[in-house]
Amino acid sequence: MNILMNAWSYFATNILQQPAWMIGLIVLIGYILLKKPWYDVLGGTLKAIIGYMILAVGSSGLVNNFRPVLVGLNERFNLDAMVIDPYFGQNAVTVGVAERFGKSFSPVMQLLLIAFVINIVLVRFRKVTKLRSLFTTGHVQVQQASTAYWLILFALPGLVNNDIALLIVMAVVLGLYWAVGSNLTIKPTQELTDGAGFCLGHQQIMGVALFSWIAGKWHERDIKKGKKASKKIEDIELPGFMSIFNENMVCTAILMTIFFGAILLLLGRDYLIALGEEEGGMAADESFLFYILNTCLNFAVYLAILQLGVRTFVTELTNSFQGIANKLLPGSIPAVDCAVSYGFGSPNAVPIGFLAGAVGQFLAIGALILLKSPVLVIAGFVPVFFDNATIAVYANNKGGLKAAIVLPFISGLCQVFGSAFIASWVGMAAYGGYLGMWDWAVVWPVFTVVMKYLSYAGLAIVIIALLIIPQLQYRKDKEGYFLMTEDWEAYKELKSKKAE
Ligand code: ASC
Repeated sequence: MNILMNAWSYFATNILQQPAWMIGLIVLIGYILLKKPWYDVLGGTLKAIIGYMILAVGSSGLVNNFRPVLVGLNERFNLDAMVIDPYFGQNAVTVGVAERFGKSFSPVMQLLLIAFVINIVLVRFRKVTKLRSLFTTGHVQVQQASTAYWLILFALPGLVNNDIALLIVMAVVLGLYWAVGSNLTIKPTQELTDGAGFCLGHQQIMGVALFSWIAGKWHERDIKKGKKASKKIEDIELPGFMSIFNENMVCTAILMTIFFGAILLLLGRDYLIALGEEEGGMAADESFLFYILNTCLNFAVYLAILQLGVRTFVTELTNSFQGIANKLLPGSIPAVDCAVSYGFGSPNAVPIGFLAGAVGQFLAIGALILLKSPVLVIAGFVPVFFDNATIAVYANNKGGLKAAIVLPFISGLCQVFGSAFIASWVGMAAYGGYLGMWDWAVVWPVFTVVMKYLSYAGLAIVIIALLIIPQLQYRKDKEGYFLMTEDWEAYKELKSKKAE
């Protein structure tokens, strides 16, 4: 038993929680099932792992680059509060769960495994469940398993002393959320990527589905009313000098320099020197102007790296997943990191969504301060950037520039208000952090309220509601529903025939 547990823990630490290796493993299995020659298997697996590592360099570069701004705003204006960020959230659970509930953190890993198995089983029986996607983003799954652990312990205290029942209940809710949430992103993602064969397995999946839907409806309404519909960002030909914004690197660099340049100026040279280089501040003999320019342009650098990483691994993942889909989980597609979507649609949607979301978050934080909220939220980079940029990419594809600005702005408000509410209510705020991503600021708080007030009946409602969603999706389009993951070209043909 001990050997098994050790093996599992080794596997969990080194592969399951390391998305690069998890993706590598999936690609390896996929190509083997496709009976590719060994050198293709090796080459593809390496490209997938390295591509993911490149993506991680880009995404952690973005996070670190943003640090002086966040740390600065907190310290300079004496804002001492809870950070909404997945890593801070996970840390809060690790530190606080024993004190609050007298439970250890280790069941979180078992929860992760069982929930993942539930996702596989749900997809295996897709004829019945109508679920078509497998969540593959391990680091996100750890963060979510930690937060779900806390939320459910809080909502259903009767389970605290029954470890087995507790694990089963949690894994069912979490596994269903993974399967149902990612399944909801299939149609918008296939539309965005013209059938690239993946969907999202991240922390704003229900948000992406909802906002894509709103953007589409909004667009239809404008057209019906005879209004001029908002153009997609990539179709906007900017006049004269403005056309430099058509280039993604230039656009990111200029927007970031204006926005963060202003904040860095406000923080001031002395403060940034005192902060020190380690924390992202500046050296005493450095030019302030060039420190600002370097910091701001680095956003464009990391974004470019991130996109390169995406392109490198996505092709391998979706090609090899055919092997898994054919043999093990027919008709299924992988649900991947939200950053993968930045390689599709308009690249300029990314900085635009980020900025619109940041404005929403900053306004909401200002409101909390004015209202003397007992919990003050500090913006973390991961929610403000990755949620809102993703929502903008999808919203732009359905509703153009207008949707790509307004919807991430609304999302930014939701992230702050929702997190402030749930984290103070369940007591996580006291440990300095909350996950903060859209679904965890809106959807999971709703689950928690329902379960807290209705107890096991609430639990049943959450589970049934999750089970019904894919059934409703299927009922709306029985012919196209499975076709859209199995054969995108045939699906498009079906749709164009229907439109005639
Ligand atoms: C998250 C998280 C990250 C980022 C990354 C985006 O939620 O924990 O590290 O988003 O996955 O690419």
